[in-house]
Amino acid sequence: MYRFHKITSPAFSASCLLNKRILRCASSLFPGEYTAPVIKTPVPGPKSKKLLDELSDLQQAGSVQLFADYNKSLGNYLVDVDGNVLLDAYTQISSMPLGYNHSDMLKVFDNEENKKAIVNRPALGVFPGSDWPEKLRKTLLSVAPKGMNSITTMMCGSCSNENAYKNMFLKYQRDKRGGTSNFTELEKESCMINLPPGAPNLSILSFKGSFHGRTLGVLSTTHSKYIHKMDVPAFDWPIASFPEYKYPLHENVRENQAEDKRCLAEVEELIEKWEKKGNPVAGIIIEPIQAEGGDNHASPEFFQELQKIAKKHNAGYLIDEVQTGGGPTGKMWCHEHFDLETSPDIVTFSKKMQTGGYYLKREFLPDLPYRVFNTWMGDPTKIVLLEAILNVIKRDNLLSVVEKSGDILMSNLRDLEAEFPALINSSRGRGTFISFNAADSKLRDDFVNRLKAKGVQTGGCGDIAIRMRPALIFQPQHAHIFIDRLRQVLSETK
Ligand code: PSZ
Repeated sequence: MYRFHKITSPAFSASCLLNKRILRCASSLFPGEYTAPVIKTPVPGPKSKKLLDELSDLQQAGSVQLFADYNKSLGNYLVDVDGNVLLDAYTQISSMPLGYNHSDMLKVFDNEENKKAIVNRPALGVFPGSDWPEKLRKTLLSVAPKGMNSITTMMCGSCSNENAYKNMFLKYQRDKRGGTSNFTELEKESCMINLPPGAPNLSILSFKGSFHGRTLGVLSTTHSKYIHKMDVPAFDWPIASFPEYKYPLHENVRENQAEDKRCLAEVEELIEKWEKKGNPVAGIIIEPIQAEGGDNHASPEFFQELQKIAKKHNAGYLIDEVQTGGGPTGKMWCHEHFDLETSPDIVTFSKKMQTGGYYLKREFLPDLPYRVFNTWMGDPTKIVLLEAILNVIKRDNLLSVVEKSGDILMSNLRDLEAEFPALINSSRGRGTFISFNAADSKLRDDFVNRLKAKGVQTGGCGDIAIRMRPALIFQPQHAHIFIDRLRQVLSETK
């Protein structure tokens, strides 16, 4: 039923024959990419299952969906060890900006200097290479949110948030000491045994449904699923409600505005309550779109007002762009959609940016060395890959590709909602950072599995949402294949 076309020249990369609903032939940004999913076995197939047995002898591998063949995977298509070719709208949990085996990324390591960067991995905080400041300027700083001129590189999303919390705590305490770091003897002694005043009672305010990582500190601000948190001690930190909107948005403006107000009032109340408890809020962390928690959106006004509340209470305003950053919403940073009065205090990233890290306002930098530090402090080889990625994003105008494919996905999803109102609803998103709800969680899991059986990899989030996290090279032709497969799944459910 599925045909396997491997095209060899860009001239043949138009995929208009695949789907009757495709009106125009779009040229491919990925010459040689497969043109349609190919399903040869159930997914996972026999080879994946055998490897899973092997791996399960070595580790808890219950989360593994399939084993991939990263030699054969290309562009938007993930190939598994059983030869199944899946259109990948999930891309390694949203972390492959240019899909698989992009030639501009492969080329990076044809260069002797870049090869040496792999072999000679520096402890960046102590012995950076001569090109490090320039590399940072050419890559991360070239796409920094307006007004954010300082940068810390890190290893992953969790450790970026983890260390960013420290920056907020250090700044809060420094402000209390009148802008200096003259520690008292009592502070020096008490911090060594985890007691105030050296180890102060300070808190970070987070939101219900949020995900900021699983390491020990940030886990106290993650509230998406109990399984992430069970059995792990947590800080007594305030947790506010994140707006829960009614869809479609344009029909529920007044209710949703009231919801914003309710949640903002709760934030103020919690900040005051924790201040009174002697555990003041030094920072607020929020995702611009709550991803793991179910793709929950809040209005630009909500984020603007929250920034004002943070400022009023001298709490840092940290926007976690680990999942939203790097272009999938049609802007480099999702919070740029919010028209904030000034930039956030800290913006964390990882995933599509290849390296973890964060932008921060200068006043959030520690004034002493070794306060935020580890061995590697990031990885220069990820920065050279990022350089290639940013060049391709500009050269191929990928943010507008994201907008265009996103528009096609959204309008077709709305049509499908109207056609199958008992099955799906609440399509939402920015760019191709899109999701929709299934009627219940059983149906959601069923849709994700049956989409995969038809050659489309997506992911679930929250209890009932199906999310798309495609690469930035996900073009209109890929959007049409996705919609076509989803239509088949829904029709066969009726
Ligand atoms: O189940 C998991 O551990 C997952 S599934 C997707 C993620 C984690 N995303 C990671 C993530 C994120 O989406 C946001 C908004 N903030 C922080 C993180 C943590 O990043 P990593 O996984 O790199 O530590």
